[in-house]
Amino acid sequence: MHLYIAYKNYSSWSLRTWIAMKVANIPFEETILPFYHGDSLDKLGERFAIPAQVPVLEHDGAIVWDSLAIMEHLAEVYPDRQLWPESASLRTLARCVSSEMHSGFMNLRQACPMNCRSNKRLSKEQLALIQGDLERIAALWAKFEAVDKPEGDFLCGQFGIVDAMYAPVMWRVLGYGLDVSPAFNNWAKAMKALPEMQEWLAAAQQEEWVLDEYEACAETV
Ligand SMILES: N[C@@H](CCC(=O)N[C@@H](CS)C(=O)NCC(=O)O)C(=O)O
Repeated sequence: MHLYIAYKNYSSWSLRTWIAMKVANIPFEETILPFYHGDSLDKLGERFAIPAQVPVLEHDGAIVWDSLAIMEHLAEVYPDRQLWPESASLRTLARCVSSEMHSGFMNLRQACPMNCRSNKRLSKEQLALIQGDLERIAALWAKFEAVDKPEGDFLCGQFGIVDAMYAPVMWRVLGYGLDVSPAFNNWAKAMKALPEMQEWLAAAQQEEWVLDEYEACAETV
């Protein structure tokens, strides 16, 4: 398997698939395509006739693009890794909440681009704009608290796709000093402590690329 991703410091969609594969112990090679620095991602898109976006997975001659499709593919190829929970009702909840991340939370995504190595603070106006998204995340975490599920620190007990989908939200909440809920804080602590997340952070900290538009969106503290 070969995973194409972009900047570890900034590329939230790359992190989602990468962390899912690492925590599930799925072996893969990776290539970083820094799309603001050269045309390597455009060339990949042209080569496979797909959008010039990461992540992209190459597996046994198949090209799989878009983070959620990649993770569905992995769940099918590796059923024993339980990327989706075993319980049908928990699986439905995990799928809905993963899809909601995929298509929603636009204000949070725009105001707080993922930036693993910086601490920033938003203006009052920006905070007001994302308040609804933060409240929605708190409500989703409360839903997971209220259902029957296996033991564990993650949304469905064991780490799975739904946790991977919200991994960049962990960096946003910590990095911009946002307030969601105590349940979210417990989950974020477990996410950050994952050795695989620390591996990602170490690589992000070593990257030399700096994207001005991601840095200028809020004040660094
Ligand atoms: N819905 C897509 C979004 C992918 C996406 O927007 N990727 C960004 C990087 S985080 C990208 O490749 N941007 C390239 C560009 O805008 O040129 C997915 O889930 O994979």
